[in-house]
Amino acid sequence: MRLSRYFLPLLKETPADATIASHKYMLRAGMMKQNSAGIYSWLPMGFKVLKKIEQIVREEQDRAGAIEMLMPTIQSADLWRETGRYDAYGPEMLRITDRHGRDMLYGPTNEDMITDIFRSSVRSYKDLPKCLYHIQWKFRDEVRPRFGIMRGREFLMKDAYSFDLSAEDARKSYNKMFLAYLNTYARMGLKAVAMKADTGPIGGDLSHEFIILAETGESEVFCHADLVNMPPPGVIDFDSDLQPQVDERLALYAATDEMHDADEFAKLPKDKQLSARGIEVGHIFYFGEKYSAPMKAKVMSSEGKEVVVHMGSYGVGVSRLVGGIIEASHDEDGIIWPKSVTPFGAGIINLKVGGEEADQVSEDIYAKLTAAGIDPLYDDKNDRGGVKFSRMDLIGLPYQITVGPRGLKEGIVEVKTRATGERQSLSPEAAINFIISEFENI
Ligand code: 5CA
Repeated sequence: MRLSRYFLPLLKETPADATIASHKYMLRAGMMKQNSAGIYSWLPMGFKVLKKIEQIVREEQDRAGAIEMLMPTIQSADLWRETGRYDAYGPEMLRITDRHGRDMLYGPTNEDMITDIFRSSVRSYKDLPKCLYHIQWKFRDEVRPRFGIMRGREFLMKDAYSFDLSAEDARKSYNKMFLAYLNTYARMGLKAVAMKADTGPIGGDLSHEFIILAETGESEVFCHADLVNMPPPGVIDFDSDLQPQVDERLALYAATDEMHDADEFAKLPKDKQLSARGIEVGHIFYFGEKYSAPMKAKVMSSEGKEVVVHMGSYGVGVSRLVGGIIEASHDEDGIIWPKSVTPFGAGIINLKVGGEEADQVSEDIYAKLTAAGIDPLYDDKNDRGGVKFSRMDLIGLPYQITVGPRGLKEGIVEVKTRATGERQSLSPEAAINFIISEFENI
């Protein structure tokens, strides 16, 4: 993409209500625009990142055997009346009346709807287990929408729902998601810790939140320090018994504020007691028959008996992750994108737009990186060098190639690695090859 043709409305000043890094940088870097409280438009560069995060989540869900579908945002109140949640959910739910006077709502979650879909077609134990998911916009009329898209009212969630014949089988489904989540976050460069959590309006008695540590996080959390740097599971054999792998992590203390047990925590060695703030980027639940019993979601067992299915649900805050990644990876100059989710692979800074050689070398690098699938952003605008450098630092692409008349006299360009600030003087060909090699195996 050529910057001169792109839509990247940068802000010079930080809006006063943006108090945390991700909120500030998402606005300043032209990634989003607020339309009303907690409701945002995703501008082109923000949208690119959102799509990349969504794709990583999708790939790891598919790997774990979950099946993608799409449910609507607008739901009928009838299903929610069946489960008793229409009254229980409270003012967070946006209630709508259609022209015929029917009660509708903008879905804050989909347990009720998916249970209806399941019960209308699945009849036999032979069709179990099943895990269905979608990636869809949700609406929650949060009392205090804040921190930009971190606590929005409209937000993008991946929500999966598992159906099993027994509590024991449901635990297996839970374990698949538990481990798949750890891989998902690791692919985005995040260190997420699974912590014992409260179940709130979703319900159930087994639940974990996935938390990334950040000073600006909304939750207070407590965990064994070793959990933070524990490597992700990596390749998972989803057909094997996953309980030992899950137990290995659950053996170490980790709880959110609501579930914190100060006495248990105090038993940890002093230097392992980590009390910090965190951002909840995912939440998984096992709630058994909470929805399937009132909605009569049953299957025939192998003994010919009708059995109410056991369910769990599994959420990832897809849009929240955009902010979470920035909280985990930025400096005073701007964002530092991990390669896996960066909106563009590299930035090309032409310091002499209109100069024959600088234009030609920049165009050549642009063409070759594009052909190699690096998706570069070419700054071909007629601005001063300082403006170009700070703009490129702000938007945080992992690599910057600067093409300037001084270097070109010696046949070199400069490559800067955004995360480390390291600079290399290389021939244009070597610079291209370096960047291509950095993106291998992402
Ligand atoms: N039905 C279950 C799981 S599918 C559910 O709704 N869980 S949840 O309420 O915990 O939400 C799942 C994830 O969505 C959270 O972990 C969080 O990352 C994200 N999320 C929740 N509320 C918001 C919000 N207001 N803004 C942005 N992300 C949110």
